[in-house]
Amino acid sequence: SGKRLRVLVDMDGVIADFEGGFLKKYRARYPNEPYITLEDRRGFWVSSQYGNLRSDLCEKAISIWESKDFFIELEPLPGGVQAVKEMAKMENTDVFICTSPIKHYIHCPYEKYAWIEKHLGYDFLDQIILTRDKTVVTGDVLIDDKPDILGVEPNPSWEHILFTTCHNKHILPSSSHRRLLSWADDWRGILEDKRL
Ligand code: DGP
Repeated sequence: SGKRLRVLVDMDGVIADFEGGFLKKYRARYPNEPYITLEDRRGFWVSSQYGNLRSDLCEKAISIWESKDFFIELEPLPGGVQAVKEMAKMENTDVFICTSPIKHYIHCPYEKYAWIEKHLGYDFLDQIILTRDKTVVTGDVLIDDKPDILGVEPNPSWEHILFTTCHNKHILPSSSHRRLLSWADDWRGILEDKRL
């Protein structure tokens, strides 16, 4: 019922566990360096918080996600893959994975495609949008853990639903943001609401 809906779903921090994967590999590679627990994470940029902890930790953090196999080995976040599959099967619903690759492009874009094929299946490769500017992509909703999604388009067509993760859970309910607390939260209700 209602109109056709286009749902954009972010990857890192929403369906793929970037923060957990980062911390695990950072601690394995730099066992004697300080680290930031997921509980103490603040701000979207991992490298900024590590750099504030000690300036040389910024590049050590970056070395983790620039490494081969970082992105492909990320674990799916609870319920995310199932929710996206279910969403894609709903009538009048087009689902796209909308994700920003890092600029160190030797592994990341390839591994993002491989991750989607592994967890969502070969046919889902048709639904991938790789972009560094999500404001130019049109859709009804964008489910994303980044609090500030900016780009060249000042008035994006989508409503940003802030997906709660370790780095954004303390942010006060901002004027515009509706939240999805996890994939156990009522994403179906948000879609139904947007369809009206
Ligand atoms: P997205 O979630 O689609 O907005 O993609 C953002 C990417 O940037 C994702 O792979 C996570 C990654 N990322 C997280 N922290 C940092 C950082 O401090 N520096 C860089 N370059 N990338 C980061």
